[in-house]
Amino acid sequence: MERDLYSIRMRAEHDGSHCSGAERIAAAGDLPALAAELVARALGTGSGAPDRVHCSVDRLAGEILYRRLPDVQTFDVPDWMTGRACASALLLRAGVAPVAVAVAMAQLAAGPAPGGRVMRGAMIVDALTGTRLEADPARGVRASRMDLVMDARQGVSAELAAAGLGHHRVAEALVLAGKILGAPGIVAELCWSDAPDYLSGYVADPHHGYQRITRMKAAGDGFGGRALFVRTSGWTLEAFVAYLERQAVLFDSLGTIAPPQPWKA
Ligand code: WAQ
Ligand code: MG
Repeated sequence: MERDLYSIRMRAEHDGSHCSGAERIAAAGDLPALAAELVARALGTGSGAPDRVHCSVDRLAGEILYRRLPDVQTFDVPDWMTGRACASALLLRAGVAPVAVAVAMAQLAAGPAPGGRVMRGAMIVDALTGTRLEADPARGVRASRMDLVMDARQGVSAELAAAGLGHHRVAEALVLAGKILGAPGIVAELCWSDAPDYLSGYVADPHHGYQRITRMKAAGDGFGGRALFVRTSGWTLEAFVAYLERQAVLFDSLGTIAPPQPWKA
């Protein structure tokens, strides 16, 4: 019989805006140490001392899905313009229409929330028309309740580190992309960080997995975000959002990791 598992989530605010967040899934016995780790992380971000740190714990009810992480490949690009051209080509290959690629790319670059700000969550974009579908364009949709299984953490971290992918952002983005690729109606995801010093991003799709791109923006650029491209038949927006926000998904193994290769258009 499986032990009870809990979702533990941290988010921190500075000057009224979100400055860091992280979440894990763990058994009760692991929660005190994890709470300490997450609070330490909130206090240690570069963006100044947080004014408030929220930590919440919820027991998971309902089915837990166990999945394998997406396969990983890395396209090396000389500059961010080539990186965005690479991302556009990968999105088109995944079945996203040119207009939807252009809309999402322009919005991520300029700040997709009202007033040209970064969103807290992801945009949901109709893969055929480029229409944004999320209910709240400032918040977007936040994927939650996903993690590596405890027993796989060390092995996955070691394998990623051996491949030169030891930055915590890679493991976290892989888990997030893994959850997103399981969503009903998903066609592809586009992401790059809003952190001014983290320049890589990725395109993920169900057939090609997690495709890293080494440069998606110029150093110092504080814009970034996520676009989830969906086809709009055969599912409802409610079911899509419910899966992303509520369905617990645990990853028990890594996919394949290909060596980096130069991008050729
Ligand atoms: N659900 C939906 N959207 C999210 C979530 C979430 N749980 N977390 C973040 N976002 C959105 C939000 O708009 C952020 O501003 C944006 O994504 C970027 O988040 O292989 O670090 O945590 O080298 O800054 C990708 C490449 C790194 C990693 C992505 O994103 C690699 C990254 P960040
Ligand atoms: Mg960020």
